[in-house]
Amino acid sequence: MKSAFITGITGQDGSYLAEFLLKKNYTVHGLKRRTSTFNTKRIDHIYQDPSISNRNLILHHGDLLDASSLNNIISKIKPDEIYNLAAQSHVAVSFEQPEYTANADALGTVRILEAIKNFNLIKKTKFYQASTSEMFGNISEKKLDENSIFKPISPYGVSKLFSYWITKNYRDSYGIFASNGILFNHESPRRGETFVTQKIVTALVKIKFNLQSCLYLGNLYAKRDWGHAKDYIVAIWKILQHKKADDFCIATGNNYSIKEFIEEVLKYLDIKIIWKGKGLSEVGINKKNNKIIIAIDKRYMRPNDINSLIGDSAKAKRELNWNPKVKFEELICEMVKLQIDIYKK
Ligand code: NAP
Ligand code: F7E
Repeated sequence: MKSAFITGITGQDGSYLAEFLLKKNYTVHGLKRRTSTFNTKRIDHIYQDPSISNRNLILHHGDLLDASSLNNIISKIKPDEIYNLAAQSHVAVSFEQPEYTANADALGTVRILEAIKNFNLIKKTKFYQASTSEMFGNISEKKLDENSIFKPISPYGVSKLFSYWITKNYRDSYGIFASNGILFNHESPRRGETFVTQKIVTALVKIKFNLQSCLYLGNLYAKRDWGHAKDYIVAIWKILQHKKADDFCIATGNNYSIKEFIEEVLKYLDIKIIWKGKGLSEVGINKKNNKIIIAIDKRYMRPNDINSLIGDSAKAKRELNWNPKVKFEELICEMVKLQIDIYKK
């Protein structure tokens, strides 16, 4: 039976990966931060009480900023696989907390790699690093792949780029099986409420049920390559099962603007709007009652934003036999349906 250690198990991807690995008969260890209120909502359905003998999901308190907790956990459990999914993952927040972001998203990775090296786990433990399309920055409109150059434009992207390189460095210098998945945006009903897709879905469903009057957003014209998190964690797992450590881009190959995402959600909710105005004055007006239901708030504009991201995952298709299954419209339908269920209740 294999064992895995997931940092970020309480997050969107960590929760799906934990479910997936448990189904594959792994013993799953997860890193959980101590918080004053519960942060385990996404994994409560798979939680196993410590009193259960032979449990195969075990949570450990710790933090990416705290090397001693990481060292204690890794040296004790000696996992076959480590998935480093924990991060301060919000790009806008990284402009407000650049130092914290660098500590967690850059140095956190070295702390784990050092533990693998120093506890003689080089031959035993494979390491996955959650790299990101945000590392590319605004380089071009064409499809990005493993050979594209990196020019990150946010503290988040810069910190993640450090982790990307240090992962390759420990692979080349010490022979650790250490791989990067360069994942483009992926969403799900478990997406955090402050990322744009979930923010749009939640607000428009509330507007439909007269529980909110207006949705305030930033840049409506950025384009993202949105996939489904459930598809992407299969790729994450396959990357560590590959015959050699390597780096892979994981994307759908299609991208849409924030405005197009909104329009798809509105279609599903049967709300018709007309767009009026430009820049900070642009609004979406509900045709039925003439009320403004979408407006721009400059607080949600970032100091710098990537205009367009679109990925090419041909290498993952070829070498890992990985393909995204869920289409853009199906992803939105799943996210909207869940919110409707919540608010109907
Ligand atoms: P998420 O939902 O924001 O989850 C982040 C996880 O990291 C949470 O479990 C969080 O714990 C934990 N965490 C944050 N700071 C920590 C710290 N200092 N120490 C320990 N744990 C900490 O992110 P996600 O969408 O699942 O993404 C997973 C990973 O992939 C992240 O590294 C992200 O940067 C990267 N990524 C995401 C995407 C995407 O589109 N989703 C694309 C490319 C790369 P709490 O629950 O306590 O907050
Ligand atoms: O923004 C624009 C915003 O925060 C998407 C993370 O998982 O994917 C994610 O980062 C776009 C940006 O995701 C609002 O300016 C407009 O252009 O949903 P987001 P992100 O920044 O692409 C990458 C790959 C990761 O690695 C990250 O961890 O939407 N936008 N108005 C807005 N974004 C937010 N959050 N809120 C708005 O009101």
